Amino acid sequence: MIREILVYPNPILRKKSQDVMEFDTKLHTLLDDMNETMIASNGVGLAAVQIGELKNILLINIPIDDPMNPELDGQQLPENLIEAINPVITHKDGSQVFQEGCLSVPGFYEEVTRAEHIIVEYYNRHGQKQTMECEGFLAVAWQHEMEHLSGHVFIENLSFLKRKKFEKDWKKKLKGKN
Ligand code: Y12
Ligand code: CO
Repeated sequence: MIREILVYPNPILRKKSQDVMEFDTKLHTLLDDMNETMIASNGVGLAAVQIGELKNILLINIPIDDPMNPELDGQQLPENLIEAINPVITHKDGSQVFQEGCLSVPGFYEEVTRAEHIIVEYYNRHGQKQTMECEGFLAVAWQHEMEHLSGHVFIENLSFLKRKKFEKDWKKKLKGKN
C-alpha cells in the first residue's frame, strides 16, 4: 500500500525512532509499504518515520547508472533494494559534498558535506545481521536516512544563512498550497 509521506515541518519528523524487536509479518508489510511508497514517489531512500512509523527502519535503492544501456539506466532493481532494520554506523571517514533532496522536503535540493566512506551494521527482514561498507552516493544515502531515524532532516545541516532563506521560502511555498 502506498502511504502518505510526511512533509517538513511535520513535528513527527523531529521524533527519535525506536528499535524493532519483532521480525514478523507486520514488519514485512511495513517494509513492502515503504518500498511501494518510495518507488511511487521516485525516491532513492526512505525512513519509516517519513510515513509516520517511529521505527528504526530505512530503505535505499540506488538507480542503475549505465548511460550506455538506456533500457537499464535509471532503473531501481528489486535486487538492489537495501532494507535496513536497527542500523548503526560503526565507522566513518573522509569527506564529500553532495547535492541532496528529500521526499519530506519536496522540490528543495542543497549541498551537504558528509563522510565519504562508512561501515554500517543492520538487520535484514529475517533478523539476520548484515554489514555493509560503502562510499560515494550510497554512503550519502545511508547518512541522510540515518539522520531521519534520530529525528533530523537534512536541511538542519545547512549554514545559518541558507537555512534562514530556506525557512522563509518554504513557508511561502506551503502557504501557496492552501
Ligand atoms: C542522495 C541524496 C539524498 C538521498 C536521500 C533520499 N532522497 C530522495 O529519495 C529524494 C527524492 C526526491 C524525489 C522527488 O521527486 C521527483 O524527482 C519526481 C523530489 O521532487 C519533488 O518531490 C518535487 C524530491 C526528492 C539519497 C541519495
Ligand atoms: Co530524507
